[in-house]
Amino acid sequence: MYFCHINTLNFQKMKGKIVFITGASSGIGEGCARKFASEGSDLILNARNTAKLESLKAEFEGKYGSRVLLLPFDVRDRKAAENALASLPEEWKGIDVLINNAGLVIGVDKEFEGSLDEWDIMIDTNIRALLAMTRLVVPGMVARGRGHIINIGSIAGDAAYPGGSVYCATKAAVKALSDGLRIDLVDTPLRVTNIKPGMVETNFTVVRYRGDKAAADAFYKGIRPLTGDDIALTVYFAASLPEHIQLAELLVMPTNQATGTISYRKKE
Ligand code: 8X3
Repeated sequence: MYFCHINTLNFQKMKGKIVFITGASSGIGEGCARKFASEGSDLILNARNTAKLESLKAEFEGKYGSRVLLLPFDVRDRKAAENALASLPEEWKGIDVLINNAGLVIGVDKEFEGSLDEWDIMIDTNIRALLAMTRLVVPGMVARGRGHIINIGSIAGDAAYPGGSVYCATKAAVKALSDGLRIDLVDTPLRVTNIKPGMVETNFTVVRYRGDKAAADAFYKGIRPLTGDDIALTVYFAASLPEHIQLAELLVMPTNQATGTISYRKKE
């Protein structure tokens, strides 16, 4: 009976929808790009790594016959973001889904010892750039009366953990910005989702350890972490839910993770 009811839900087809992904060249962003491409969406892909974006475009065009537009710019550069959005050809302006994915963590330092410059990079990317993209894209969605903003938050935004102070603060900000935007859009058909991944194995952790691959590998030892593709499934689920369902927030962890600080690692 329960399953029958679920089956009657009218999931939206993402084919032909315009999906804009920031930080699309790796990790969760790349996973989202591949998932939406495989479902027939039209993709606007942003990242700084133009060569990687071009190889994804070629892959998706070849495999899925996708329509892909590349918008390589640094999301922290507000002028570049404005120019890139203004340069969109008319047929690409009607963005249906904005995935604010670009984000990073550098270092595992204590709050009284770390580098202010590195923290600026995190704050500029994870908060200010997400806000700038929202400010650039959402007015058009409001005018068209349709759209979905999916922010990639983190379990780190729920509670601070050792060595994560500033990163956790940026992801708490993503939660507040998602909640605030949902409030501001409550009288519209637009939806806002905050996806909060736990442990995901991507290049993200290598950057956290400032390029130390061995330290990043040790972080995942004894536990099966999620992948960018796993998180992409949940992003796609949120986007394709029937229009009257707004998945406000989703915390997604590996089975052997319980909180930001508690996980079970098999001894090897
Ligand atoms: C990254 C997830 O567990 O490293 O946002 O905080 S975690």
